[in-house]
Amino acid sequence: MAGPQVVIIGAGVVGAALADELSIKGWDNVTLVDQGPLPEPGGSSSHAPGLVFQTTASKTMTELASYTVEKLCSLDVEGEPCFLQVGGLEVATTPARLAELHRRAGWARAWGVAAEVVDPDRCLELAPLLDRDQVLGGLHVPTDGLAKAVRAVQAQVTRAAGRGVRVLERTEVLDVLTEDGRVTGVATSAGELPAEIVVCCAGIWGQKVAGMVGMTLPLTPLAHQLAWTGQVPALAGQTEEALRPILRHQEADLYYREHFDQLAIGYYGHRPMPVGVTEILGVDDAEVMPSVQPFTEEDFAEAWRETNSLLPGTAGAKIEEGINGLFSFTTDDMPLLGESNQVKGFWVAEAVWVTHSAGVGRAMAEWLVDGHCSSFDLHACDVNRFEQHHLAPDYVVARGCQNFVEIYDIKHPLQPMEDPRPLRTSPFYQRQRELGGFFLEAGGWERPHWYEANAGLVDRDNWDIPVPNNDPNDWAAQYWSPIVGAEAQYTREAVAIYDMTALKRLEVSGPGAAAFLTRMCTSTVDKSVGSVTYTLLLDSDGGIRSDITVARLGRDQFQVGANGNLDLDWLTRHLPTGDADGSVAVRDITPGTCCLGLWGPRARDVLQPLTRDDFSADGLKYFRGRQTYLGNVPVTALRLSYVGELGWELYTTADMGQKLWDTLWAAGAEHGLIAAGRGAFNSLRLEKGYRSFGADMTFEHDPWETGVGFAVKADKPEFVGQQAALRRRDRVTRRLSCLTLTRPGATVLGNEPVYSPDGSVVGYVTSAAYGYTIGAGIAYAWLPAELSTPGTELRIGYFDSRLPARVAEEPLFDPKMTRLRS
Ligand code: FAD
Ligand code: THG
Repeated sequence: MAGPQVVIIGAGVVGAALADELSIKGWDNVTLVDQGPLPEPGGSSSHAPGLVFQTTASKTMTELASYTVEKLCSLDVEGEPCFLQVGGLEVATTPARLAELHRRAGWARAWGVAAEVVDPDRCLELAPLLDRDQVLGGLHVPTDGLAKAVRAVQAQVTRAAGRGVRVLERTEVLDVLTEDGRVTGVATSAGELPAEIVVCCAGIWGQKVAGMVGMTLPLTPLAHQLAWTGQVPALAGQTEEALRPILRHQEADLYYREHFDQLAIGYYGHRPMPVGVTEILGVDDAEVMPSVQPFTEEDFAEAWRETNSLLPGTAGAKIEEGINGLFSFTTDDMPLLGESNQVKGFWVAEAVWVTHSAGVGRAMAEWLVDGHCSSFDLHACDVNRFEQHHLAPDYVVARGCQNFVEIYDIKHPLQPMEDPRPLRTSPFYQRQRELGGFFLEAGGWERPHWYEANAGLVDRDNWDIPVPNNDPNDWAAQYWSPIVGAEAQYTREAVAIYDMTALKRLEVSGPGAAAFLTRMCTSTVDKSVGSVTYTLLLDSDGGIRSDITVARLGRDQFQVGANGNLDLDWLTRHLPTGDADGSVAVRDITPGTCCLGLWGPRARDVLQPLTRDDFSADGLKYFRGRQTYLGNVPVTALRLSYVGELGWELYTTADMGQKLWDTLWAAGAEHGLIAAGRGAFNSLRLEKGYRSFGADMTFEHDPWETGVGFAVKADKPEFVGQQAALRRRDRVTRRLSCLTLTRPGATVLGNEPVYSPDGSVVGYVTSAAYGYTIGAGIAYAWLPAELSTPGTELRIGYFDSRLPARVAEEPLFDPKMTRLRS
């Protein structure tokens, strides 16, 4: 027996894949437990029609899907395949959807999946049932297809069992046993099983199982309608299970697959039907399966009408059967993977589709066995990514239902959720509203994207604010105003305040704080009080966990500027164990504090008169901080700027926030101070070349290829990931590169494919914005090292056009840092 004792709860596609992948990696001290009978224990996998459309905006999700396709293609049960690779076809019946299909084709290609937008004739060839008059085009992905979920369970469970994994069916886990905050086993209907690691793959029962260790999962089981027609005349005599591509008609919330001479029809257009976890029936009480509820015919009427319209050949058929089947939705449409931060050894792999199941099995196995996942970047799937409010039961249900409703909607990358809002507001909210802030949402925070009060700045004639004009559509002009351009340029010429409250702030304190941060950070942070350091947190494989700033406010007190909850989780997990004096504490101070960035060449004119301390260039140098008073307001001032201008981040407690705003506002009047929003902020930071974690770099990237190797010190005391990172130094094969768009006014959105002149896909865009100071669209992109040389001519796929772009020397703005150091 190798590896720790593992119990996997749930033998649906996810649990089965994990058991298989763990055993592939040599862990066989594993027990797979399910309350139902195998291979159809009665969860969502037992009745999923198994459509696998790989394309999404998320690189990770598409890669998880591609791995699933590849793996299931290689599996069979007694010669019967686990995957029918019939291809996928998403059809457009409106011009907006056709444009969207081009965007989706771009995502697929960016993530390495061959995809093509085809004309109506080709759509009809692929799917002859379609009504020629309605179809404007389609997205064809030849490698998509049908997963045979039950067979996939069977194949993977059999393989795992062959490698020594124990399989217990008809065995219900009644409780998860813990001692001193760590898992020790599970209590089942057949007795206790000891375990060092328990993985919850319980699907729609996830909340119940997680609840056994007091963990909240932001997951809602919802019913979703699936129906089967009787014989469709046009399919009569079909002896293959499926020949033609799986089909999506997103305009009407519908999808289709063949089943011999019948069609299965899935529908998302009905009212959301959330089901409380306590309402799910037990294996023995359920009429069919616990995850299947009776079909509500009236909710399907519209689906059938739309089907008869798009696929006229179905008019002669009838709906013969249907179910309202349950599966999990989350608050942000991403799965829930990882270990509880409260109970060691309790892991979850929840809210995973069949589409991503084998990929998730692989990812979880790597994470468990190797301590990190090297095949996929899981930062957006991590179960510890959530803020407290994300776990409110009302929020969980409301977001789950809304995500069901919007599942096929065309969404702009900046489109905020509509409800519940506002949720989190900074102390500046009142003032921001008075200035006509146009608010978007991030991490629950209301954040102005621009201020209508600045409309008058737009017409200053020396400024060039092109309206994004990437014919033939205007996506880049959504959630945009020329005011964004005015605020950006005004910041470079004068001075502006930016609300930085949403930036996660952690306090690391105690006598062991300096030593702890030294062990976690790539740069030297054990410096004088008042020092501020830009540094990285690395994983054990040298991949970037985050880039942070560390400000030493006292001998034993540090303030960390972080990127999100995962940083808090990462630091907390690495706190010294067996540390007798409990010498380090990490605390999230974001909610009780706030921050304004005061930036621009006139920033000092605004600030200096408000304080008795010396804020001259030498009085408080670049990347130094100090505690002071601005009028009556106690602040921590850190001299740095993500927008690349002279100035300070000014922190105070939430109660003093509005006073801070008013104090600066009054002092700034004579210097022309404005408030500026996130639109300008993003443009300025890209001109300055500052990377943003989660967009430009993630767990899968190392510091060297990302261009932040300067923050890794080889000669400092050991830190997490040091050896691995140094080994990766000479192996750079790709680079985060700066592209500028050569066509005037052109702007892209992010996640687009980058093409070489010969038309092959060579990379993908991470962040993009128009650079108002430099007068060109900017797109950061991952490119092969040999194509990252300045001057290289490339093309960016933007909907159905290819925009010329050129690799540029970076940063585009103020490379000598004269602004910041002035
Ligand atoms: P499940 O298959 O539900 O497995 C969880 C298992 O845990 C169950 O077998 C259950 O018995 C067991 N369990 C729970 N609690 C306990 C306990 N206490 N003790 C022991 N065992 C326990 N996805 C796609 O990718 N493509 C599709 O086309 C698609 N169509 C769908 C159509 C319908 C109608 C539905 C309902 C879902 C569809 N899905 C589809 C979603 C997909 O089916 C699910 O996301 C997926 O099957 C979930 O797999 P799982 O292994 O996490 O959960
Ligand atoms: N402010 C603070 N903390 C932060 C951010 C911030 N933490 C998260 C995120 N943003 C970190 N990102 C950056 C990126 C670049 C810089 C600061 C934070 C920066 N870089 C200098 C440079 O590259 O020129 C560093 C120079 C140096 O190391 O001396 O300023 O916005 N508080």
